[in-house]
Amino acid sequence: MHTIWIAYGSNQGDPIAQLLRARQTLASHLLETGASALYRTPPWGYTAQPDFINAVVRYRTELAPLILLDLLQHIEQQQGRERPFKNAPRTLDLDLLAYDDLQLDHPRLTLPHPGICERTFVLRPLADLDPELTLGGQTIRAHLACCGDINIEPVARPDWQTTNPGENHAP
Ligand code: PH2
Ligand code: MG
Ligand code: MG
Repeated sequence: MHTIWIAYGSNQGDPIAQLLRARQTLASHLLETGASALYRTPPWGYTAQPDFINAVVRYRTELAPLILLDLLQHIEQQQGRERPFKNAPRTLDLDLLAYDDLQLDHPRLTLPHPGICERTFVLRPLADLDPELTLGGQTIRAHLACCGDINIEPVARPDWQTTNPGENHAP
């Protein structure tokens, strides 16, 4: 079994409902082992768009990385994802952040996800789950300490249960 981390994001069409629906769909394909809180985050990259809701969920799976990518893209499409331009508003974004400690450079998929270290909206929820996970020679905790004081707020939603059995899955 492999340990994987998936970043969830949405800022269109009831974002929290989008994340809840995607998490339910993924639960029928993967074994969930932990979920961060939900966070409201200011848009990064293309900033003239609504705030996002972001989270990270950790799983165990036997699926191979490119099969996972197909699955995530299929779920994004099912939930109305359109791709008009880079960093555009989206109903659902599911990004495979890491797959064990695998380093992959494939035309369709780079692992670990190359954007993690500068994106507080990924680092903050990932730190809920695995603050000691090492990426690019530094822990998630250390990367997060380097990020500016960006306005990221947890959102309380009883129907989004946060779970973290506290197992150390760090490679
Ligand atoms: N995703 C992007 C671009 N910008 N900003 C926030 N806050 N959250 C996101 O998930 C996000 C973003 C492209 O994937
Ligand atoms: Mg993304
Ligand atoms: Mg994506």
